[in-house]
Amino acid sequence: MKKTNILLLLLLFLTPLCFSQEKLTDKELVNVIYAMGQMYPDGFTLDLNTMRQPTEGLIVSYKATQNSFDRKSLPAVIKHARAHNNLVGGWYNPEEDRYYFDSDRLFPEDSLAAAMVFARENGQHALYVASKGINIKTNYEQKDLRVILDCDMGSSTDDLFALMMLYRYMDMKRCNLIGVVVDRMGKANADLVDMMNNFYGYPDIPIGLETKGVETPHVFITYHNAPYARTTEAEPMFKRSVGDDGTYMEGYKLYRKLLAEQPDRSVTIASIGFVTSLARLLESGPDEFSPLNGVELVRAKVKEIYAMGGVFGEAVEPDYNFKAAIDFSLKFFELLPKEVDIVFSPGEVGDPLDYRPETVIADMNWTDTHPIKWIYQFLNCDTGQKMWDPQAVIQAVEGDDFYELSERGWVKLTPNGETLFTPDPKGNARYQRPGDAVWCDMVLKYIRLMAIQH
Ligand SMILES: [Ca+2]
Repeated sequence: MKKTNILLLLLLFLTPLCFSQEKLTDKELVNVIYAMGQMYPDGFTLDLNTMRQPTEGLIVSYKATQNSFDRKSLPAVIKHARAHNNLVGGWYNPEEDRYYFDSDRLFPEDSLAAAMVFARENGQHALYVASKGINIKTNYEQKDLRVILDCDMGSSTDDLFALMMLYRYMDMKRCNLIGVVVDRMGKANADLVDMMNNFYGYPDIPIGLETKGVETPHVFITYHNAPYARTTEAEPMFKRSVGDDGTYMEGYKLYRKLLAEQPDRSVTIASIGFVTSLARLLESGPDEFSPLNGVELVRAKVKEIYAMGGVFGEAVEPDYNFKAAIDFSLKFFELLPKEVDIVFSPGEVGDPLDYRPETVIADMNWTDTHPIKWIYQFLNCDTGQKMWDPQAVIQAVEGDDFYELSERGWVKLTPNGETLFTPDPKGNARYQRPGDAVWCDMVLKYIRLMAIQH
């Protein structure tokens, strides 16, 4: 780094307010930006109006300036930035031993869908979240991803966040949530999904409800009353489609209806509760929706299942989700067609992702009528809840690259609810391995970013 650059930088950072861009010639600005590239090899963004780095916002580069690799290219980058959003960014790629400079655009952090559209139009691989210091992948393949969420809504709160993530992925056209099955009994638990569907702008997503599932599963947080919350004027706080007097289709029946309507091998199931409705689906016979029995229907239509649950590695111990509904779980493992891939998300993957109640409430400070915020404000959610369930959903949408996965094999369930893994390259099962601290931090920030969208 040249001495002049260091001096300029020192001046910039010691006296940013009295050192406005008018005092810099374009040549000086080139020196400053080039020096910042050296000072921040991992990346920087400079606002040419304030000569500061934005601390908030989603930063996306323009395609027009993407082939700017050196000092000589900077005048054109600066010119483009001045004509557009007065933002210049850069980073150093050590593998190619060259800098990438570009003119950038900044979106509010609650405008992820719009920033994604812009990033994709501009051929960008990622966008940068300034407040969180993370990059979000933007060059994902747009697939015809049809997802059914199977959840035990109304007990742990991570089901709410998994569902929230799916709506946000829908906003970004990354998946189509074709239905939600509530795999525990109690109409209020389906009403919760009805409330969520309406709040997030997808009031017509069909909901199925299990009626012959686990009799009295342990409830970690009793938030089933949220759909009936009222304002101080005694009006219902949350909109509903099905309503208090409505009814829901039986869970496995909704599965049969939805699967029969889809193309072959096109459906992804994210199972983040009990496998009660899935077991009943597999045991079902032909009906008004399909001449196929349950096993044949699943074999024909389901591509893969992402299941929250399983304990792998050296420890052999029962898994909560499978053990709590053991008769159903044993049936599910017995009948699941071997052609259907299944990826397990053991609890240890989500364990380090602690979305603290006070942070949840703070992230939702943009409204007073938010179903998740309401639950966190009026119930004690500080019960050791972690972001377990979103892991199955995130992999279903983001794909395998997002996780470190085990080799392939077969999983057998014991009557005690233990999941025994036998490696086999032809096996249908894999499981997620826990991420390192950097990965966990990134994923929690990603979930938080999704939570502030509105
Ligand atoms: Ca769950």
